[in-house]
Amino acid sequence: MPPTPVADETLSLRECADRLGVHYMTAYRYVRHGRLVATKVGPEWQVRSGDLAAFLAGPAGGPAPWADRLEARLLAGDHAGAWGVVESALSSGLDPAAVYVRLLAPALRDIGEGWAQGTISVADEHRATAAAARLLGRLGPRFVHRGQSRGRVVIGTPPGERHALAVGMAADHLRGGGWEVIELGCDLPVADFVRVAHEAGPISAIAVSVTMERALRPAHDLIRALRFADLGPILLGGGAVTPEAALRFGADAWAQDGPGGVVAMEEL
Ligand code: B12
Repeated sequence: MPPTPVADETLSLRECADRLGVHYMTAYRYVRHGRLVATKVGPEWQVRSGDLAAFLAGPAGGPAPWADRLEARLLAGDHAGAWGVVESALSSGLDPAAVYVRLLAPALRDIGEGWAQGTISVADEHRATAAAARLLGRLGPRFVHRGQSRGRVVIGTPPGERHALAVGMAADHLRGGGWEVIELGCDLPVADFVRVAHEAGPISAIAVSVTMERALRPAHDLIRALRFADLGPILLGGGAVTPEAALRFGADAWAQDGPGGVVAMEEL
């Protein structure tokens, strides 16, 4: 539990963030969204300790949401703390897939937003990404599916796409759904992607992950080459993919997130 504030204290927003165990930007968002009462004094936001207590006690307050707590630990580069948040979420009943969807993905998206808006530096983003990669290393083996394999899926990205965490998360979701996954990471030349898919033997699908818009055109080229090699159905997914793009590129199925990919694979 965060320490109970002393009556009549005036806190800076940074002190509030520390007490809540969240990043400064998260506390700022609470203020902007009207959840935490604060007053602007010159360039600084000030919070009365009573208002912080009300925030903590009120329906909109309570302990900071899991994703915010995780984001704070990732931004601090606190690997042990980040795992602690994940462990608490797991022990409260969330499964690893829910941890990806409800904690890690929103935290990473918010971090990306912070980087794009200039509120955090590229070093902050890299530090957080490194901590997130450690979480995937620990959570990945927990995506287990008992029983027979439903088939084999090869997953990777087009050349130029370096968002490997997204591929790893999508691969884990598919493993959890019962598929054996050959994970090619990111940024692989088209010819190598096609060769590995060819050598993989009978496959249920080839999954192509695209996180940034500028990788959509290379994804189209990759899909053309995979089609030409006639290796199996193609599932396109990732943050930058739209149903229109999937249709235009001639993919057989489309999904924007990992659980959606599992559903799409079941339908393929
Ligand atoms: C971490 C990160 C990086 C890291 C990646 C490190 C790594 N090892 O992965 C690094 C530093 C390398 C990086 C670089 C860049 N990045 Co970056 N990055 C991010 C960040 C913060 C998180 C990415 C991530 O892991 N997301 C994982 C989850 C949360 O998101 P997701 O992509 O939706 O994935 C889920 C689903 O989509 C699904 N999924 C993914 N693939 C597939 C595939 C299939 C088949 C299926 C079914 C599902 C599926 O599974 C995931 C889990 O559910 C994002 C922010 C964001 N919004 O994601 C920016 C972001 C993706 N990056 C962005 C940009 C612009 C860049 C750079 C161009 C920056 C630059 N100027 O250099 C470079 C490009 C590098 C390159 N050539 O690829 C932009 C892209 C904007 C756009 N829409 O095009 C984002 C959105 C940031 C932003 N808000 O502007 N980045």
